[in-house]
Amino acid sequence: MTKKLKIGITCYPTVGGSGVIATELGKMLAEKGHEIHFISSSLPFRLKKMYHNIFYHQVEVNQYSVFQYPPYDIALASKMAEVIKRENLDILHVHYAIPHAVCAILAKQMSGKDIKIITTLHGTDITILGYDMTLTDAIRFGIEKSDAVTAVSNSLIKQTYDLINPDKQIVPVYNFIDERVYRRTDAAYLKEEFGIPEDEKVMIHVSNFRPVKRVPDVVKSFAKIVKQMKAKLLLIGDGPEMSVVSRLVDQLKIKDKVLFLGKQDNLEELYSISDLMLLLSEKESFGLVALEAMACGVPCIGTNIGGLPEVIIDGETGYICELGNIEEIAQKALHILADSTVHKRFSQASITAVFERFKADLIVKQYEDLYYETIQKG
Ligand code: GMT
Repeated sequence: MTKKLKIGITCYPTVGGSGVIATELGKMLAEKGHEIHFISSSLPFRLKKMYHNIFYHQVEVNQYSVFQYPPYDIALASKMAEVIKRENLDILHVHYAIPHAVCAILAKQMSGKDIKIITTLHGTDITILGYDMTLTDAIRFGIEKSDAVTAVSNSLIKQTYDLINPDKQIVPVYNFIDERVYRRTDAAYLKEEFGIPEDEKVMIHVSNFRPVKRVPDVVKSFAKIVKQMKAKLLLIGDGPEMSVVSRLVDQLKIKDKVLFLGKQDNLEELYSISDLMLLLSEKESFGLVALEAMACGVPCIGTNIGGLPEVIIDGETGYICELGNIEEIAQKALHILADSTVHKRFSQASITAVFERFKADLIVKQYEDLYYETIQKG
């Protein structure tokens, strides 16, 4: 029998795709018998159930008056080193090259142990920080000194080589979803409670409302669509662009057709009353929310950006449109929504694609195999 591993996981535990993936991965690995140690500044938000083999080690960052900034990186590296030694970890899997990979390398040196460091790149660490010349060397160092590096799409791998040019192999490991959670459920009651008539189409957008998500494009596209058919738009999430978005909704006079639901849990229920997702970002290394929606039978329209064309099969599980081309987006949305046979075909294809390419056990096995290979290499 293969030896079960002791795995440390570090991520930013707050709401966000990388935190979700890191936490879900920890849960899945624990279900497969591995011992998981989360090392982070707060309890990962998706870690709601009790597992006998998941442990949480909190990184405490103290504010001393002599320091201009709280020393998060040093506190994290110290905590990592402490846990590596005390728990005798085999693997430290960190999410984000900086600061987490760099902290892991420091922690390995501090511990004096031959622990293997696996780093996963999620996007923001490359597509935004990669342009900051003051950080390029640190990102390259984090990548090159890791024992193995993964990225969530081929597009992100290409961008990493273009921007950072590390001398390191980076392997693609896609995002995944827990299909026991993300599946279409009967949530008709919810549509009724929101006061959405049965014959109205529901469109959904989920994000952190940062400028890169281009939420105004979602609203503008919806304004065109709603001129042709009865529909509602569910906006889920919150963030810096919220005031711009709500002003635009007022200007376009579609306030009665847009539901601002803020941050939400149990998204599978909201996806289950939705007919189409719009994810029109200008940077998106994968697009986890598109996957979640697709698993619930919701086709997705995305932009020709980052990893989205690797997630959405153009013309099959949704459409890939040019960034900012509102006319094209609205036309493609109407094509999917106007005919129930067409919609059903897209919806079914979305579920099939998720099950064939992004199922949890498929992807978790890729990480697991990588851990064993890396340990074997010595
Ligand atoms: O989408 C965000 O802004 C959050 C960000 C994060 O770092 O948590 O998400 C990134 O990682 C996700 C998980 O791998 C990907 O699905 C998202 O596409 C990616 N976001 C961006 O590239 C903007």
